[in-house]
Amino acid sequence: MLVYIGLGSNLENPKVQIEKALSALNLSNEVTVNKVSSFYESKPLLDMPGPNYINAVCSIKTSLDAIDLLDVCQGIENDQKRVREVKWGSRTIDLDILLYGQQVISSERLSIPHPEITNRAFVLVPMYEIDKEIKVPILGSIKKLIDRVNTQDLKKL
Ligand code: A4P
Ligand code: MG
Repeated sequence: MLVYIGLGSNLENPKVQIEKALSALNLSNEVTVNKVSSFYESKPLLDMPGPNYINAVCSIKTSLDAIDLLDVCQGIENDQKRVREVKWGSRTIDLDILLYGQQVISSERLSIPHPEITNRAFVLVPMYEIDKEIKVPILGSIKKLIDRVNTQDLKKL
């Protein structure tokens, strides 16, 4: 299965946090990291207080089902000492499963495609960078989605 994962961090050396999470993903059983985007910097959403975020997207190949992959991602978040305090608050690392093949999943623990994909330049731009032909189930082509977001405040590093 080809899966896209979004990574984000705004605490404790965000670039290193993202690199650590990428190697942890690659070391996980049944996961191989395929492509990794550039790193992008942006301000926190909704003008929340806190340092700027670094975001990236990777594609992986995996034989895990979506819920087992979520466990792997949350294990990596926990290993990197992520503390969940406020929703949308600062974090050392956040791993979001953006797309799981062409599957649509809506359960208590998982919503795929990730519901915020369409609003977030820091997700769409790196996805487009690694694969210009992505089709997001229900929502359409990555190209069409990118044309609708403001990408001005996103800085490619
Ligand atoms: N969950 C449901 N669907 C998924 C999915 N597709 N992938 C559930 C991963 N998890 C999924 O997530 C809460 C629950 O979502 C999980 O237990 C899982 O079962 P969380 O990461 O613990 O909680 P959260 O941080 O409060 O929510 P979330 O949705 O991860 O936060 P966001 O929406 O990612 O927002 N600004 C910039 N510039 N860049 C950022 O990366 N990120 C956030 C966090 C805010 N502002 C940002 C950025
Ligand atoms: Mg998350």
